[in-house]
Amino acid sequence: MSEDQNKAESKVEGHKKASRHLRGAIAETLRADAPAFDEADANLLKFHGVYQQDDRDVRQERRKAGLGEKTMFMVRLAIPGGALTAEQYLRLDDLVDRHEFRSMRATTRQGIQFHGVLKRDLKETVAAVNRSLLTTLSACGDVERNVMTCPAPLADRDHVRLQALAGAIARDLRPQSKAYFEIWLDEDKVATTETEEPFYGDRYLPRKFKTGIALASDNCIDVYSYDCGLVAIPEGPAIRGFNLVIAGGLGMTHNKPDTFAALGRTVAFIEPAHAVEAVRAVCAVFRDYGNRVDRRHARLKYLLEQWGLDGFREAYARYVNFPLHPPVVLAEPACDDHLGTHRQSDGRYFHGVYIENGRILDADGCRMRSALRTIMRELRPGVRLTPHQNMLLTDLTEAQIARVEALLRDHGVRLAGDLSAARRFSMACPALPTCGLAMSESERLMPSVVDAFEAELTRLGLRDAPLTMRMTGCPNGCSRPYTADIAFVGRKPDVYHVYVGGSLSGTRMADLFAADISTEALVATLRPLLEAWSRERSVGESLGDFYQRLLAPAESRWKITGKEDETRGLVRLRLESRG
Ligand code: SRM
Ligand code: SF4
Repeated sequence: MSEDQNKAESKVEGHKKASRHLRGAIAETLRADAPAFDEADANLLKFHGVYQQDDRDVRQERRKAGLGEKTMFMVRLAIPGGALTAEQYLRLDDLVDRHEFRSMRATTRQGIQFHGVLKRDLKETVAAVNRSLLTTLSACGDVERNVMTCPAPLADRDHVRLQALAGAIARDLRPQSKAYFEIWLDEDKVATTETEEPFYGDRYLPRKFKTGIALASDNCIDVYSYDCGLVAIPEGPAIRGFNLVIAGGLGMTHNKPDTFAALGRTVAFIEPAHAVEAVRAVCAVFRDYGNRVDRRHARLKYLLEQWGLDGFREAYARYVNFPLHPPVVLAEPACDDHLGTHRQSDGRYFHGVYIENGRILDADGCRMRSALRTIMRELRPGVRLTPHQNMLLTDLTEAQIARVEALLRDHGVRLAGDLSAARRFSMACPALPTCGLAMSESERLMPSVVDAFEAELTRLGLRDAPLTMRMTGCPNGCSRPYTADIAFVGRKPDVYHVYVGGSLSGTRMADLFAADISTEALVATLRPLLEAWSRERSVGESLGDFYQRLLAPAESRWKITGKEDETRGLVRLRLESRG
């Protein structure tokens, strides 16, 4: 037992326990004039897919004027594998004009978010999502979150099976409480019982739990970043089974070296018939042993740190009735962003649309929202959200693909082939003005940072060289910065830590390369490294791979100097020529 576990449980544990299975006083506050929910209900709202936020752009101004915060809500949908229909997409789009930000946002986990939802519109927004046969339930909160898988509609057996499996895991671990249906859909109230949540009980999980399913050959979902991952290993036309990966997680806190980002570890190989049970059992271990005292340590990765891999395997074996085989040794996976036009194996086509930072709106000459609405109305494609904040339009004929491309261009939307590699693979989290945890800008700043890097990379002949760049407004890791070639992680307004050395395949963590760099100095800080990459890289070598090669001093005329930084496991590095 850890030292923490002798201490009192966190306040949120109390909120969950007293909530009568996620009811709290949410329904009453929705009906009342109160501008906002109290702390306990704001925590419960997350299980319903709703975050209470305030508009941080006007926070100071309102404080000075003696006004309270401008409360508004973020509503998130959980969409297993990111799959929806054109009709569903259009129903969601119909809701956008009610909300302050007049946009939707495709997330890094194949979900959709609405921002700036006012309290008076909250109930109708959630209800409308349900009428479209989608849900916000368990998109947030201390439960299994949206289950991810490769969105490509290749219609081969692997992809179809993985998409079905993502749906099965999501259904298996969805909360059973009727609270959601009573509160948002006005269904009859039922008396809450001890057995209302057979799996979760009355305290649910210690914190969020994330699952993803990847193909051994394509890690487009970043499977090593989650609490639980299944890596599908094909054998001819069938899936031979899965490597079970556990305890990845990217959140950490500045100046708290006891928090850290970590890649998942492979614990066993399991047979296909046991996939749902395998995930449920990992979740159950977390439910029973995860830290309920300190939420900062309440992720599976901290349990793994305490137990070690063998200790985890031993505990896990007690939760399952199937054999745990040794993991299969796999080659480094690729990562396909699935953008552009591709043929499906049923002879039809799909087109992957690049959406800058996932934001679907009409702005600055790029009328993304109108383009997508027109395409959905006219062509009724299938829709798949990708783990890179983009969207695939599927099941189209050759003529329809040509029409899609023409409509995108007519609306000022750049096609994948028009983009530099840096832009195509870039991601940024929402940060300001909606995220309550943001320390600096991210989504609003990233396009101009990419512009600056694009100019530099073009000058160096690197415009099309493979490069992932990601930005977050704080160290929580929402755009998965620590697996990118280059990442900027917010410290305070206009100041970022710069990370270098991850890989697009999601199998390697980046190092802290330079600390506390101002926005305007980001390019200059990385220029020596980019110049060295331009001159000395081998064919197709990514920046992350090149940087890792520099770390092997014998091979390089570059020297990395550094000292331990406050962030555990990461070394502060500087690049110096050996002369
Ligand atoms: Fe995240 C919290 C946005 C993917 C790690 N995340 C938040 C909140 C809800 C802020 C808050 O708690 O008040 C952000 C809402 C901001 C807003 O205004 O919308 C937020 N996270 C996002 C999204 C929308 C970013 C995006 O650019 O798309 C992603 C939603 C995915 C979805 O559809 O479910 C999102 N968050 C992630 C990821 C990446 C992933 O899972 O692939 C991570 C890192 C992986 C992980 O979980 O370790 C991530 N978010 C966090 C954390 C740190 C958790 C930790 O272990 O410490 C927080 C903070 C927290 O939970 O207290 C957080
Ligand atoms: Fe907010 Fe930080 Fe997540 Fe960005 S990384 S959305 S700033 S919690």
